[in-house]
Amino acid sequence: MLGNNHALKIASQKKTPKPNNTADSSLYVSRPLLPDLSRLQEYLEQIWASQWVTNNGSLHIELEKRLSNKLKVPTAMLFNNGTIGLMVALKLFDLPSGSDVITTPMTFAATAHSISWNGLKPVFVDVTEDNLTIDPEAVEAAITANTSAILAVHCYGCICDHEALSAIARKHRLKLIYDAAHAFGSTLNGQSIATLGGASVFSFHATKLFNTLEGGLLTSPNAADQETIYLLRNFGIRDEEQVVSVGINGKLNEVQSAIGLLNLELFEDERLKRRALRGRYLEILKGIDGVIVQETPDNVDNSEQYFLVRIDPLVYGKTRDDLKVALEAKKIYARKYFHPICTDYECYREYPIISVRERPYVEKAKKEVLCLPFHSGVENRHLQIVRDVFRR
Ligand code: T4K
Repeated sequence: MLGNNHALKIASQKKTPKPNNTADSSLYVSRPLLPDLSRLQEYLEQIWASQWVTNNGSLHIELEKRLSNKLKVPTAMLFNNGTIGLMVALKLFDLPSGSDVITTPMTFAATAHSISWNGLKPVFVDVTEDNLTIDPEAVEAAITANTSAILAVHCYGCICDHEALSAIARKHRLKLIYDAAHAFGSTLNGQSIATLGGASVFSFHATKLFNTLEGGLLTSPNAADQETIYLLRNFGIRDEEQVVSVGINGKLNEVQSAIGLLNLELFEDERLKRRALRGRYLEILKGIDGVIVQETPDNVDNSEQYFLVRIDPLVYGKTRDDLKVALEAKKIYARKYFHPICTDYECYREYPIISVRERPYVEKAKKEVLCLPFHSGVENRHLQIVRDVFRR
């Protein structure tokens, strides 16, 4: 067990300071969308009066119904975080123990860990230069007789090449699962991304535009999956006398469900503000040699979760790290999502990255990515500083 000192040491190794009050003038990469306290108070009174605080309560049921409608998907089931949602999504398909799941190293640790935690093996493949999502050609090159699934990530809200991935999955009889942690509310060609593949998982962590402080959502285009997901989420318990399968505790409580209901009312407004901010960032940064901005394709409705830039040091003359430090000197805390990539972690260091290129593109990209503060707390004065730092 970790002692207190050890926990403190781990916390102090994090470089970005933590916001500690509303007067803090620092600007962070994200800021939680929080409902009005008085509205939450009304819900708290209702919950307290009912004495029903978790285990599929009425607010939980209501939030699931609203999310299913919003995302236009028959199965939308809440989880206590996105990671447990991913673990359950992989379990849903009963993949053979020890089989390979092809994924991307350019993601948060949770993606790869959810595979390993299930007794499956992550097989890492390269990303596309275009939007840093999993490269379908590399996926095809990585398939063996031991491959059972593809776990693709709509990284930064950039949508994967679904047409190519679903064709590969069909051809090789693989399950296709999406880690959609960054893509809540997105559409591709007008279709909700929650309906793509066999299942999708969203994160409702505090750093996500739509959040329940901690939380997640597992969606599936098949209504028939609801019973299995319900059991997997609830220890395999069907009723007081029957435990019918191995399950976990993935339930979300009533207080967080209330926050979800309130944040759902705020979501579109915050998304619009971020869309305008994206426009401002593009104005400021477009045209700077060596600074690559991520544009949204016409057929995608962006989730507006992250604003990503890539810095090519050979062209720009300075590195991504130089820029990050220069911003920090002005108390603007950008983040290097996702550097290190999964194959840099101790637990996956021996795992190769399969690529159709001579050298995996992701090895170059990981040194260039930078996510800038992206939320409605970013003001004109911050943009001015960002502009000056980038153009200097
Ligand atoms: N798949 C993908 C692709 C993911 O990106 C994630 C999570 C998952 C799966 C798993 O979903 P969950 O199990 O988490 O639901 C954050 C989040 O903790 C994590 O949810 C997220 N991805 C990842 C990309 O980012 P950190 O280490 O960057 O968080 P932290 O604590 O440094 O926060 C970043 C900044 O946000 C802070 O500098 C300030 C601000 N912040 C943060 C918190 C927690 C606040 O202002 N208030 C807060 O309460 O991981």
